[in-house]
Amino acid sequence: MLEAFDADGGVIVEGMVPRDTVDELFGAATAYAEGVKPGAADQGMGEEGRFFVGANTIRFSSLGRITPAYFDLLDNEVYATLADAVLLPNCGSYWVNTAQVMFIGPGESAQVLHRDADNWFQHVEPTWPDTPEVTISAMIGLEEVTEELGATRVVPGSHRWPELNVYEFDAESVPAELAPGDAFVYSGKVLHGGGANLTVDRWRRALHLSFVVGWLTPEEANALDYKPGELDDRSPRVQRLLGHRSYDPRPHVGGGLWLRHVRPIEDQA
Ligand SMILES: O=C(O)CCC(=O)C(=O)O
Repeated sequence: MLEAFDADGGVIVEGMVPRDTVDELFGAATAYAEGVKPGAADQGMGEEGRFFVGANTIRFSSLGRITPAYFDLLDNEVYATLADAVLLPNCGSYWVNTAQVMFIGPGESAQVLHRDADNWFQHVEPTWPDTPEVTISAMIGLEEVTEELGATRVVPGSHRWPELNVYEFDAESVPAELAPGDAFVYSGKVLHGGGANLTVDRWRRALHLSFVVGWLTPEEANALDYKPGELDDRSPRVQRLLGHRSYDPRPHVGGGLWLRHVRPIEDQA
């Protein structure tokens, strides 16, 4: 899997998420989506963000407030193994960047191609393409995701293009079609975007789960979804992913981050 990820910038992992977890996530997300207005998500950037997300697309996060199956997803062994291999060479630990339901509605046009690492790379453009991997994403099918429904389009090999800001909208892209529980796991460096939904009455139901190195600020403030102590019965990995543990850079050099000085620092790592 890592060879394919490295060569193309992403890989489809069939059956990554067990069926019972997918079914629970599908049921909870579909029920919650009934109360969410299409086009409401704006990435914190008003009109510009709404354009990026799409007028007939439903998005929402804070998934641990909707179903405990989310915590099982965070502990998924296959995704954990891939994320460890890709991110731990560059950090002591990583945390959740986005955990977002992404339902693309009928008639939605294709999303602009982009790189998930644009959040940070745009600040350090001169380092591209030798910039380390800082983020990894998984688009997980909650039901069948076909090209017609708006499967994520990806440009294989674009994680190695020499220029960062080449937005080739006509670039050769391929659809990452998924069965329920399959995941398209991809590098933050690869160009991709949501596909157009060509149907008149069907939704593309998928969930995006991405991680970012612990020394960068995530897109979503996931830690605020839970009170101090609320995640104590969850695994240490889940607590760390959701920002309820501090960042320890070791075995790399650097300092502790995201500290709370109410207890001795060594208790928090
Ligand atoms: O919906 C999709 O398939 C991709 C969405 C995406 O890449 C994003 O919004 O960053």
